[in-house]
Amino acid sequence: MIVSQGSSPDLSAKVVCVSHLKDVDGCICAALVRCATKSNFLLTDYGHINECLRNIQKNYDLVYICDLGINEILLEEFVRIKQFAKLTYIDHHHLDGYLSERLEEMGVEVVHDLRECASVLTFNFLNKFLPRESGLLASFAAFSDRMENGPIAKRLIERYDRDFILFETMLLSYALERADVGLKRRVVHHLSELEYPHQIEGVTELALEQANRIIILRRELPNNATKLDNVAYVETREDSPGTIANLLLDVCEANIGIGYHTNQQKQTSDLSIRGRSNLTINLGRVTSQLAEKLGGFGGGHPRASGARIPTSALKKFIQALVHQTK
Ligand SMILES: [Mn+2]
Repeated sequence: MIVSQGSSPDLSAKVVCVSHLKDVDGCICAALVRCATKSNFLLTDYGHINECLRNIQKNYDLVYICDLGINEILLEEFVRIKQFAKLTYIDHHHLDGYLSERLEEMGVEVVHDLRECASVLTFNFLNKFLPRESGLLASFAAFSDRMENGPIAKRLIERYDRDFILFETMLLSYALERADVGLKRRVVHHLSELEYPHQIEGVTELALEQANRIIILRRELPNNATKLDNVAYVETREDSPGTIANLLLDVCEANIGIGYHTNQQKQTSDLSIRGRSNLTINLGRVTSQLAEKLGGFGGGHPRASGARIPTSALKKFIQALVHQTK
């Protein structure tokens, strides 16, 4: 665990933040960095992160990378960026010991803690340069990432009215499920100006749409999903695999839920895996091991993970996971 307090952001520097596009945590990291440093921001996912980092050129001299787990391949881009810019990496995904050593050798400022969401780490790191109200943003991310019990998150959340946090968190979370990249960028922009989710045009409408979609899914999933022992899984096209995986725990009374999306051309499947709190295995670790064994890659947290594997290996992956939980 490395947690430190941010050094003063140089306001004359050209700053960019690269953050995870997918969820509340990633979007709020970008909003917080922008709020503190007036940075530009780029939102990306694991499928496009390489390309996204490659686009960072010498016009930036301070780069933040948030809520994105890294591997050896990405490290090469870090090395390139480090030649012309100061680099700060803020994350809470599993980080291999040797990668963390390499980052340190390179002089990358690393803020890493598995117990907190990336937004709480970002808030804590840039605290001195952020207004009190921006702590609410970090609180939304903590609840949304189910990391509200982290030591920093707990203290932070206590400062604010819990009902208001929960209300705004769920509006934002449901709306982002249905938002395209353009809208996500607009939402991040407004959040960085400390507007509340319900005030941002389109957010409430999209959140209600998503709530209605959830009702349909609750009805349909028990019929469409397959259950193998305590693992329920189903293919999804329009819904986010993560949402589906969470719902499977509920409506199929499974211990592990898997939502997956298959890319027919590339013949790969993207899986989101969620587990109940009583799970005895670490999903992040098991997912990473199984995916690599089957020619893919993956990782994540103890009760929430993701992987990309060849579609031909999907059955094997699920069977192996079932076996591990016995
Ligand atoms: Mn996160």
